[in-house]
Formats: sequence, structure tokens, C-alpha cells
Amino acid sequence: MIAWPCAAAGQNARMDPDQALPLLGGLTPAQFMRRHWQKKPLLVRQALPGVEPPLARAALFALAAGDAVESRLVVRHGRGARAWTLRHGPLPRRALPPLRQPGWTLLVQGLDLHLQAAHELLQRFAFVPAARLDDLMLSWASDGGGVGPHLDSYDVFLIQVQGRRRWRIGRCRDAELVAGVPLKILRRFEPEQEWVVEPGDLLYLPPRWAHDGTAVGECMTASVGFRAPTPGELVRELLGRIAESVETADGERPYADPHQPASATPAEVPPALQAWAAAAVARALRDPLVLPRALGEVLSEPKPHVWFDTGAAGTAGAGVELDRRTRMLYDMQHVFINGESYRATGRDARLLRRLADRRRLDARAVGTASAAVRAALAEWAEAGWLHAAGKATG
Ligand SMILES: [Mn+2]
Repeated sequence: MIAWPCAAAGQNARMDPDQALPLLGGLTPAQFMRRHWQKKPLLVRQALPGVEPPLARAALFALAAGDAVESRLVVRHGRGARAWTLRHGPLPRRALPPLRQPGWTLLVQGLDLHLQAAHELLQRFAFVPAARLDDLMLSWASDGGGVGPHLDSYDVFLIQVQGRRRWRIGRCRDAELVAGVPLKILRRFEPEQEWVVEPGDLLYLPPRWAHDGTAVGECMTASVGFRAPTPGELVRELLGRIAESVETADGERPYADPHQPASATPAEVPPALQAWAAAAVARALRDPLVLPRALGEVLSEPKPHVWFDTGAAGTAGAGVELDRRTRMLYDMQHVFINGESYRATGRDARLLRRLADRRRLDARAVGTASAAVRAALAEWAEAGWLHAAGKATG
């Protein structure tokens, strides 16, 4: 049943930006990124011919009943503009309407963390940097189901995996929302284009394109989602990380003011304290590697509620493969894995970058690794962050 037709072809191979892909309707990833990414929509008929849902309806419903995944139920009651209800999971089966009741949708987030097939589908989009890739969501809808016309702040690839869905899309001229509903539904939506998609079809939408998808009979749609940090989120996380390293580095000596004169204006912040604060912040950022290191650690941090199976079998003599939950990134000085950073240079760095890009190393490559790299691989295997190749849990 788990049979993305993509599982074999090109899996874990190096992504060639100049190779035309059926997935992109014959465009190369380079052309797609230039012409469409963050710019304009693209509909590809039969991008993934023969595609099958990564799991059956009953299994999706069962997953939504547990608290391991983030799930939502959206129900439309009749035609009224405000007749929508939203419920967050866990969603036991009895919380879901009958299958024959039209107009409802179940959405399950982060399927790539739970299912190898979903992870592999997400990896088809590795022509976008991993730091930007977020997750694979799967939605099931009864006839007429959808979440209403809306905008997203992120790019999305919508893959029809079962049944048919009518998509209507348009530029957003008016972002005003319908008041008094638990969903963000556009008050005025003027579709410019409309398609009925079938299994295997793919629709790419840039951020802030209005869209409305309605199931034509029951259907399933997979969404490849992206992440784009806002300055507020990112600065908070970066400065939090940097603060931790400052605390351990200089033992936190408090401000001292042996030359403070007696004050006639006690409410005034002492200029010496202002200067000291500015110097402390500048000192924390003085090392030019501090910021890129914190960034890599933040970007490679696993999502909340991600747990690895520790103490797995050793990888001696075998190739290695990253666990599907592992986030591994690098920059010119570091390798980052699941929120931790390592300095790596020369041959070690080349090998670890290859592991990060392709998510696997063959036995020969592991055999040439230095003692330091082999020790790191053993530690990561013990932590459940990688496995002997071919033994990835499915
Ligand atoms: Mn959307």
C-alpha cells in the first residue's frame, strides 16, 4: 500500500538542478526556482503518475485519534458564509462526522515524521534548501469538503493523491476576512483560474495567493509545506542560544560601579550601565562564528514532541542513513545535527556535508572516515539519529 512511485528513482541521489523533472512538468529545478518559486503558480498534470496515498483513510483517522500528531477537523454546515466549525485533535473516530456527510475535512500535520513513504515524498522537493522545508500534511475530505478560500504566508506544493479536487486560485486584492468564523476565510475571493485535479497532479502556489480547494467526491491531498522565520521569532531564538553560551563562557560577572557618584536623580539609568550593557551585547556577538553557529543550531532543532529511538544496533561495517526525523545542515565552518553543532574541516567536513545533503553514506565512504567522524557517527547511531543503511524504520 505504501507505494509512492518515486521511492526508487533518484532517491537519496544528488539533486541535479539542471535535470528536467516530470515532477515539475519538464522544468529543471533551476528553471522552476527562477520562474515560479515565490513568484507564480504552476499546475503540473501527472507530476507523480500512479501516486497512491501514503496511508489509507482508516489509518489516517487512527493517527488523528492519537496525540502524536497535530490534527484538525473542519466542518461546513450548509452554504452560509459563517457555517464553519473547527476542532483541534486528538480526534477520536466518534468526533468525526459520518463519511457520507458532505463538506468536512480532516487535516493531519507532520506525516513525514511518522511514515517513511511521506518522508520520501518530501525529499522529492529537496531542490529547495532543507532549512526551508517544513513538513508533509495529508488531508482527507468528504464530497464538497475544503477549508474555504484563504491565503497562506508560505509556499505550498499540493499533491492530489486520491480522488478529485476543484482548485480555484487568484491574486489577493483584498485580504479582509469573514468575521465570526474560527477559520481565516477571505470575505471577497475573485478566482482567476480553476482546475479539477486528479491523482498525480501537482499545484504549486507562492505565498499569499488566494486559493479554495473543494473535494469532488471524497479525496485526499498531500501538502508539502515550508517554513520562513519572522525576524521576531528568529531573533528571540538566536539571542536565547547566544545567551546560554555567554553564561558558560565568562562566569557571569555582574555589573560593578566603584566610581558611581552620589545621585541627585536616582531614577535616571546610569550612562555607565548603558555602556556596560552595549559592551556585553557586542562581546557576545564579537566572535564572527557565534551567529552562524546559533542559526544552524536553531534551524536544525527537531520539532517539539520528536523522539528518537535510542540505543539502536551499531552500524559497524555498514553504510549509514539519517533517521527520517533527523535535521542535518551545515555551513562553511560547522555541521549541525538536531540542534547541535560541530566544527568540521577538510575531508571530515566533505564527508559529513555529503551525509547531510544525500542523507546517507555508503559503506565505502564510512570506511574512509577519520576516527573523529566514526566516533560521531557511532554517537549519533546510539542517539537514534541515524541507522545502518537499509535499516531505516518504516
Ligand atoms: Mn492553503
